[in-house]
Amino acid sequence: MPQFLTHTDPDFETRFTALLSAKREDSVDVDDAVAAIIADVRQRGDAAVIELTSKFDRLDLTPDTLAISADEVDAEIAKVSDADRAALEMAAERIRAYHLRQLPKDESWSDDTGATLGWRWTPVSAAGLYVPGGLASYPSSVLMNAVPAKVAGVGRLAITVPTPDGIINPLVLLAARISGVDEIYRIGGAQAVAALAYGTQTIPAVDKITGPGNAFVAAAKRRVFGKVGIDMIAGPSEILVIADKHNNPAWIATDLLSQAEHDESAQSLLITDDAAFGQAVADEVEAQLKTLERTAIATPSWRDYGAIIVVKDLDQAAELSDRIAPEHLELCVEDVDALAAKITHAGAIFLGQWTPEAIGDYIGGPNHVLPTARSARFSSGLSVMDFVKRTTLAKMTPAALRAIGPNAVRLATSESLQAHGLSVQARLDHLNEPQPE
Ligand code: HSO
Ligand code: ZN
Repeated sequence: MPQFLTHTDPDFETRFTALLSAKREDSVDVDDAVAAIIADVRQRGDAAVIELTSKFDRLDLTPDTLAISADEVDAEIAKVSDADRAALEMAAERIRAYHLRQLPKDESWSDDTGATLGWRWTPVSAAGLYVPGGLASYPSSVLMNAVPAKVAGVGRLAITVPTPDGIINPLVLLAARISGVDEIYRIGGAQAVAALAYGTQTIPAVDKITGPGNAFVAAAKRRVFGKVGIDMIAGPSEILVIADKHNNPAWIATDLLSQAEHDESAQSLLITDDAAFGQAVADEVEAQLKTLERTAIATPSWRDYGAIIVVKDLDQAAELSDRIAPEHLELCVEDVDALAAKITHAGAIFLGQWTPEAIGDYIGGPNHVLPTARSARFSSGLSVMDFVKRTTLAKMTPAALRAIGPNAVRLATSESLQAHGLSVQARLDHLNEPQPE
């Protein structure tokens, strides 16, 4: 059974804090192994990648077969049903439309000295997207990473996806095709991250790596950060539902299970102002776990990390929610907009009983790569902004330099940086020379 906390419990604060700090990630230390793999790929390139793929994925490749050819992609995606294709296309279209609105604008203005100032945005030239293999090989995640990259204008987009024993998920390939991915490599693990970051004889290096992965992939992304940009290190999924008694307990129970089924370490929480409703949801979860296909994953998640929290009112619900800073926040209350206005820290908010979180995972439009482990306090989900960078612009006129230059000289002197000061002073001196008649 999950925890049941009530605001009147004498130990409420202690138990709530414990819930917040529950260590859910298993910290297997793979860092040394990953460092060795990266060094090997840097030194031997393709040969190292091929050897490691044979060892870990039982797949023998050559430099010519590292990439999945366009013909092979065609053959694989021909296996996808029309209905599945149409669903992926609708998702891609909606995600594209949403992310198009995120494109940032260039700025340029003249200030009162006559200086022109501003900035402009340009895309990353090449990005690499890591797609996990096996059970967590989600076509939806391909769309969520690749579409924003393409919307941002990334020139070259490469995917790596491990295919253990050669098994490929045709839907992953179709999602890649729909979103305009340029290259797909059948490699995974730390070796794939290293190949993307440093390049090999056949895999050109990229500038930014995004996408989820296991402990090896996470450790590799941490290690190559600096050589390339990375998105974030995502932890296990989380959902917080705030619901009042005017809800169907069965719906809320399924919403909680929708994230619990991702991972034994996922966390599903319900905050309600009605204890009887909370109990009804708890009973429903137990009942649904009996028939859920992924009960072996969802049961430990719900048992070990799930909780039902009874609060005195929705103001307290909002306060606790901000302390949790959940990845996904579902608000199922009568005045949903009023409650949403009180929330500051959440990766994504789903408003009202007609918006199950799963809509956001697939097809609503917003991104499903979101900050976990309370990092919504200081960071945001994946967006177009992850694939662009800003260059600042400044243009002085003689009058502008006269107006602000002397104080630059003063500041340079105070930092004992003589050449800095002289580079400004030389121009000021020139401007102060008597001009020929
Ligand atoms: N909820 C997951 C994303 C996902 N769900 C992929 C289904 N497929 C992480 O936020
Ligand atoms: Zn999900």
